[in-house]
Amino acid sequence: MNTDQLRQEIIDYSKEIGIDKIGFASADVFAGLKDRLKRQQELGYQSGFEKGSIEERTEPGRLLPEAKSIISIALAYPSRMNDRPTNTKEERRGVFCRASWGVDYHQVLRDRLEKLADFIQEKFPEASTKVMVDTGELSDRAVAERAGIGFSGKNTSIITPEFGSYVYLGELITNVPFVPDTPLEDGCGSCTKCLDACPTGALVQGGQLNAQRCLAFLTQTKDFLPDEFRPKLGNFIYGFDTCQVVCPYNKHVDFHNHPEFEPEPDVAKPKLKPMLRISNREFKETFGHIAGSWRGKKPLQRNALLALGHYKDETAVDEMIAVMNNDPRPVIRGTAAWSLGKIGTEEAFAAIREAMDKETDEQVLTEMEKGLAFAETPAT
Ligand code: B12
Ligand code: SF4
Repeated sequence: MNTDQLRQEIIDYSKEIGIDKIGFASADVFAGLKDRLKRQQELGYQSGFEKGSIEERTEPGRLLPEAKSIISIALAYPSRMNDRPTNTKEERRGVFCRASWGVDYHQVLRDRLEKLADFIQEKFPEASTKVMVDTGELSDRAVAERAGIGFSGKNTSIITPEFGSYVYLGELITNVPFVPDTPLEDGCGSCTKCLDACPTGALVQGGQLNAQRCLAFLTQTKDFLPDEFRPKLGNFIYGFDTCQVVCPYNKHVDFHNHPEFEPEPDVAKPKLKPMLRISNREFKETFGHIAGSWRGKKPLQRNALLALGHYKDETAVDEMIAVMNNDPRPVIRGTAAWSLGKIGTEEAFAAIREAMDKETDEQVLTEMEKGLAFAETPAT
């Protein structure tokens, strides 16, 4: 079989197995990205979640010898939740970003890519393949951009004309030399909605993100959240969506093509109070299958405490006091104290004062002082 015929068969097969968009790119070195990554590294703008050296991230031949092409795939995910649970005053809820709704996308895309790899190998036994989704060395976005899946938006996301930016990306490197697709033209024009809406100024300029200031990143850190970001999270407990929500390309976009990505309302928008006392086993059972659990329960619990503070949820005060007094983790005790101060009831302040007598951790004590300071200047 010649490669043009195989290319068409791959496209046809991709539709059968539920791939929403597929594109072909050369496996040439990503020279522009290499300079970009060096610059980002020098500026300290990376998240630390990126895998591999700059060479591995930009030279596909280092990952698969004889690499000739990369096949990029995109699967659309929903932007709206059917059966949205109500967020009541008595039972406040947090929210996971849309990219963490339903079953962990790594599994789903890997499954599709492995099917593609098997298909290619069956038709073309001399083919070699390597599949990647998110955790591989390559930039999934740079690959998708080169393969004509979408253009690279000022919010740094790959935006497809069909599904907006609400797509997951993955790729397959192969030694088969396919004819490449053509990249799309930039579609942002003079729009700056995402730059204007980013609450932390993390989008330094169109297409450049300081990940250290990005709330999507900050929800995933395990230490105390720096003060300046605490009031900006709202009820997001994992990831952040504002730079996508404001994008005109996402306005009327809501695809429910894959049952796997349908959010379970009580998981994607969980009640906040029960998250404070969740056991490891319950955590695994409830959240273990979603992408947002990969950092464990601590960052989510810290963010849940901040969300309760954000809501000034007086019904949570007793449970938060118990957390402040008993949790073995300083980040959790300290964040509980800060959020209790933010809620600002007499009971909350009295509990902080009492806890200060027993607390020995310096950082937690500092958070307690910050919590008490809300008594002088109440949180707005
Ligand atoms: C690290 C990481 C993060 C970090 C840093 C994000 C970032 N913008 O760099 C944090 C934790 C903040 C993050 C957040 C999110 N992430 Co993330 N993340 C990654 C990861 C693992 C690596 C990204 C990376 O290397 N970044 C370094 C930058 C420099 O490169 P890049 O963005 O990959 O590539 C672009 C730029 O380099 C740019 N570029 C290159 N040269 C030049 C030169 C100039 C002058 C300019 C202007 C631009 C430019 O073009 C490239 C293509 O668009 C990828 C998976 C992967 N292996 O690629 C997922 C990935 C990018 N994340 C993804 C998602 C869904 C998200 C979130 C939407 C999740 C959420 N809701 O919270 C947010 C979006 C925030 C944002 N605006 O980026 C998807 C993106 C899908 C899409 N449609 O674009 C990916 C591809 C995962 C996947 N496989 O689906 N993420
Ligand atoms: S909001 Fe506007 S500038 Fe930002 S990515 Fe979307 S179209 Fe581009």
